[in-house]
Amino acid sequence: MATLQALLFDVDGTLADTERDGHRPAFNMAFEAAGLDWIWDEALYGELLAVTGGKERIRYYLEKFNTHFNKPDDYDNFVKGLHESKTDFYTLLMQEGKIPLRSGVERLIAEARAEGMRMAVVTTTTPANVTALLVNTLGPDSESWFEVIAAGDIVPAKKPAPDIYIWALEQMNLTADDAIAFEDSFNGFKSSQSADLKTIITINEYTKEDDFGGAELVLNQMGETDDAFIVLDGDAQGHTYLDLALVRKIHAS
Ligand code: XBP
Ligand code: MG
Repeated sequence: MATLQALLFDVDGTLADTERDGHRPAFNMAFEAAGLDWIWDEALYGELLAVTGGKERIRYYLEKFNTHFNKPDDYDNFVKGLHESKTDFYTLLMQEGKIPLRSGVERLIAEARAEGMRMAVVTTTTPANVTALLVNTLGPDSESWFEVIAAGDIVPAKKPAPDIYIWALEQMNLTADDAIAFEDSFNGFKSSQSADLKTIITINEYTKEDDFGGAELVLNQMGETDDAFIVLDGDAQGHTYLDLALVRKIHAS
């Protein structure tokens, strides 16, 4: 196995719990602003997460859960406009700083930076959303810590397709053996796994029942010295939180 050279981070659900308290309310605000009476509650949103990508999710909702809605003639632009409005609301919510990074994320990123480990963001969310989260949690220059920000419509086939991981690896001139992925969901894991990447999973409320068979390690969180992780699958080799030493061991195993 090659030496570990890069950490590839998913964003939504992995770096922060953005889905329930960020994306979901932002969709609802956009619907209200457009005069639509659609409300995506927490349970419905859990079902809608089967589809990645906000524009794709709106279409899925209308195809499967709100089939009586009369689609306007210019349906593509209608969806695009609604989604742009949702992005505006989402970035405003991030500016309010109410969504913290998950346990251990900031520490692991700081450790990786200190050791000169290369890092990238690999996500289906819109680039503006990545900026908003990073700037409002890790600070104004934090985007520059990530060599590549692979996001949104950069590749047409979003997760679970491997395309976004393959694109990021190509940009970094790395092969899958050189890197490791961090994911939180079935669709994200399918994407990284199909790109032949070893993957560490940190589950959340929406993804705790997902099938992560084949992942290297499944944890409830990355954790801290005083906030240990729970190992749900795999061998944490005596560690109690996810640091770079454990990431390297997992990559080499
Ligand atoms: C994230 C997504 C995104 C967000 C919404 O998945 O599926 O669609 O929910 O973002 P992952 P946009 O964590 O696997 O990258 O509305 O900007 O698409
Ligand atoms: Mg995710």
